[in-house]
Amino acid sequence: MSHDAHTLSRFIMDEERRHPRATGGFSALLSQISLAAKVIHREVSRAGLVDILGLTGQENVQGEEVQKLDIFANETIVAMFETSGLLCAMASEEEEGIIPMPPDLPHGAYTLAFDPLDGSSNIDANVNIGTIFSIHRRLSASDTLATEHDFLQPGRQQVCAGYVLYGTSTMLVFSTGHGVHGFTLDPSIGEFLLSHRDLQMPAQGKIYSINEGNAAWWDEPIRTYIAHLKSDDSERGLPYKSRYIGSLVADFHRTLLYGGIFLYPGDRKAPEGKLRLLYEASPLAFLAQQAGGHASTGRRAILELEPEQLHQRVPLIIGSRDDVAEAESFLNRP
Ligand code: AHM
Ligand code: MG
Repeated sequence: MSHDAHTLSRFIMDEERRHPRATGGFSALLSQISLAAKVIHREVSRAGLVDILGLTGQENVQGEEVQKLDIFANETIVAMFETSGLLCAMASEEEEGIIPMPPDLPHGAYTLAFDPLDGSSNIDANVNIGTIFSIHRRLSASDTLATEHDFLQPGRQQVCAGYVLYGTSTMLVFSTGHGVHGFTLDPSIGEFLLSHRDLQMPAQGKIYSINEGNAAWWDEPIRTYIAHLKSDDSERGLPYKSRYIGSLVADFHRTLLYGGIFLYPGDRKAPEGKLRLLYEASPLAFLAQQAGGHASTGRRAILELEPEQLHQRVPLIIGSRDDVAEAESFLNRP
């Protein structure tokens, strides 16, 4: 085994040294995210055992009610940050309004928007799920209470974004605007170890990812583009392979590593698509851009959108630079 394994804690310390004016608050934020990730990982990895834990004596005899995993993940993140003094407010997919910090504790300079456990339809099938997060600097004055307005900032203003993927191994992937780095959890020592430094997405891939079950409601340009990707034209590298997990984090993670394109477009039934701008599309768009890829609604760059609502939905086309550009050209044909 290599003896110079780079832990997340050391990576954060090194980053801080490179930015001597940093106050340490930001590093504390990342440490807190990694702690939440480990706690959620622990629950996710024993999810399949929940119904039989009584047999192994790991559950009390009264058989405590087992919490749903997405609720558990939400409460874990809220509890971990509420008392941290690092944030001025949070926003979660699981809660309608913003989550204020306790009034009697110090408030921090950052907002945190998150999807605590994305891909929830996959939980019971033992398929990958993830946590997505997005951090902005607050807009309002530090001596006032944060409002929803602090969250309605374009994605390009994120100071950190990332996700945790609970998969064959658990990974934390994030960017603070200096490249995208991936850390893999070694559960035996409870540490995230740097496994993917400065991830770069291939400029073009060979995989497309879309829920084709929605094809009946697609507009003509999307139909034409997907038909193009399926055409028999080996000289142009076609057809592409199709992969769709139905967990955004997992589908994005594959796209980040292998290249290609993921689409959740708007259609006749859901004109704005399904995915949420602030804590799904925008953080992944930040990572894509940092890795040399791109994210678009089909017409506009995701990172340039001015959000209007906390839970607003947005069509998402994300992946390799050239693939997204080609999709845009199909979608914008006169
Ligand atoms: P969720 O937040 O309810 O889990 O929904 C988001 C998920 C994404 O992970 C995934 O990309 C998408 O929904 C899949 O939707 P569909 O089942 O319509 O293909
Ligand atoms: Mg979600």
